[in-house]
Amino acid sequence: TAETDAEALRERALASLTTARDRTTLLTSCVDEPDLTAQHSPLMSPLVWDLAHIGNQEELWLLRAVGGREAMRPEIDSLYDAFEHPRSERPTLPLLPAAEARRYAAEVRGRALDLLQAADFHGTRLTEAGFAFGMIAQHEQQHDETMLITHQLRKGPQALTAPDPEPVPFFTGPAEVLVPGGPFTMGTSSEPWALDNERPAHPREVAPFWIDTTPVTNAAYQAFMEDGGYDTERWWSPEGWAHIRQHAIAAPLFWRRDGGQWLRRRFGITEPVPPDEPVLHVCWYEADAYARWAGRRLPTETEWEKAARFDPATGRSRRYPWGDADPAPEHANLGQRHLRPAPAGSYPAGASPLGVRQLIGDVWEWTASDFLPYPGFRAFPYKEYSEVFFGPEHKVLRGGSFAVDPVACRGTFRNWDYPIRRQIFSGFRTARSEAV
Ligand code: AVJ
Ligand code: FE
Repeated sequence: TAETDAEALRERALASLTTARDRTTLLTSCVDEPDLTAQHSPLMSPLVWDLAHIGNQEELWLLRAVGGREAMRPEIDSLYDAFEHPRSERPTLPLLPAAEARRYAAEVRGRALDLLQAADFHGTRLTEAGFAFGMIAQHEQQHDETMLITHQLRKGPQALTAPDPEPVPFFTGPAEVLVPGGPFTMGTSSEPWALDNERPAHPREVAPFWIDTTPVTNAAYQAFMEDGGYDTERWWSPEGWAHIRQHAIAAPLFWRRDGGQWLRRRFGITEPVPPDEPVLHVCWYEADAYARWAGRRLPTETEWEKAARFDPATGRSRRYPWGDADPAPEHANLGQRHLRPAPAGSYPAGASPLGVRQLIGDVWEWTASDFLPYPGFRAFPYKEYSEVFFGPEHKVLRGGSFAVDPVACRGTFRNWDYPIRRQIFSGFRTARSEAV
């Protein structure tokens, strides 16, 4: 009935907001006050900025836009407007101290949950199916991933711990899978909490192509390095070559050579690079060069989504590679349950119908594509989420990383960044066109 549907939505919104706040609390309580207000990298905000920004976005969209309330603290809006101050400047702003930021976010949350109890999920586009609550849960989780990146960039001893993923036997299945050509439906018009850039559903024609069964591993990437990959101009785009030369880049970020082996720093510990794990912290230029060295290319965004969603038995697009069920731990490495990707070949229960593994979770996957609107795109509810970022300067990443919560991850979900970025939890897989 309509009533049980509304109750289910209320439950889902409450659970998503609560999971996000638990994660935010963990990420902002495991270090001390100087660490929360310090800038660990010019690429990132101080953690206290993220904390109050999370509360401020929730106040803007849930309390003011949905609830029609007055601003609680109008004088702080501009401090936490991501467009007014670039990240590098945020430490110089008169930010709320940690305790005050926590109190503000908690007060907003209390009022938002009161609104949720009385919410009508058919009022406006913003409240339809609880969209605004889902959007705010996703926003907080996106900043939880951002804060985890800040933790990775932070110097000093380990502050966060999590169990490792289950070890799996070395993956011996086929290295690549053929995805048939023909039409498929990209994007969504029916997923209630999908963000504006995932919409609308529309047909795409795709030529047949092969795609890697798993993300590219550290071992495979090291073969590229040992073959002189970083010293061989012909594997690189002109921009990529200029960039790695100028910045003396010769390995993934956080890697360090120690005698005969490669070590990496991961959340405050140093460890040997695990050969069977998907490569992490590479930029788009590195992914692109590796693919060319391997005689392959990056998949387009359309190819990636077809590999992840197309069901050859019915011709329909699924919500996830494994079907329409929400992500569960057996499907994918999501939600910061682990603080690293799982070995290639993990999560057979999360494979696509054609057998492609680990499309969701583990590492964000660079695609060949620029971040552009779908035909029929409409900015909603604000232009600064997606629209202002459309264009050739951003490349699309797909699938989510171990740091992404299930609420902010779908077969249709689109992330984007500059092609030089590698502090993000980024890896890739490769593809090739089917010879015709
Ligand atoms: C979608 C991850 C690129 O972090 O810049 C957070 C998400 N937008 N607050 C970002 C976002 C507004 C966004 N990305
Ligand atoms: Fe934000």
